[in-house]
Amino acid sequence: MSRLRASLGFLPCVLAACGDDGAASGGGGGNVTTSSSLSTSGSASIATGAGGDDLGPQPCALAEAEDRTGESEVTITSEGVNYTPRCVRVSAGTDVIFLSDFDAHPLRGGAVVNEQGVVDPTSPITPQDSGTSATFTLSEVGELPYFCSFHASIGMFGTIWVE
Ligand SMILES: [Cu+2]
Repeated sequence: MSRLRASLGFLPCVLAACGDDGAASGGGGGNVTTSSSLSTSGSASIATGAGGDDLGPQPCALAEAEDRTGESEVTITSEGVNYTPRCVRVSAGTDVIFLSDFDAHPLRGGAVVNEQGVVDPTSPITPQDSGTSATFTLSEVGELPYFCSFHASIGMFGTIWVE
């Protein structure tokens, strides 16, 4: 259990205080090189949020979601701290199957806000804390974010759009 806690390691830089040193000490050449890598993720629908542009994990955008509509079953697997496909569109009535190690990556339905998962008790993606497979029949049109409760802060989350 204590291992869990360690892995959550909150970044002290979250409040954007940590860029200061570099900028203030001026002199040196190399200005920040971090921001460019994030900007390639397509449609500018997502603002980088309040300050921290050094934070990797981005919410899903519909435009980038994998189109799996028309399939009766869609499988989402997890590898390391990533889901594949992470952002996906499915048709209403699809069985969405999560294959993961839920002991190590407890699945939750809900959004990640400020790097913290917020469980949505109304989500059809019900909490999974053990086992390796869970199937959800998603019959209602809507947007269903989901996350791993251990690793949401480092990007282990995604969204299913039911169409
Ligand atoms: Cu996880």
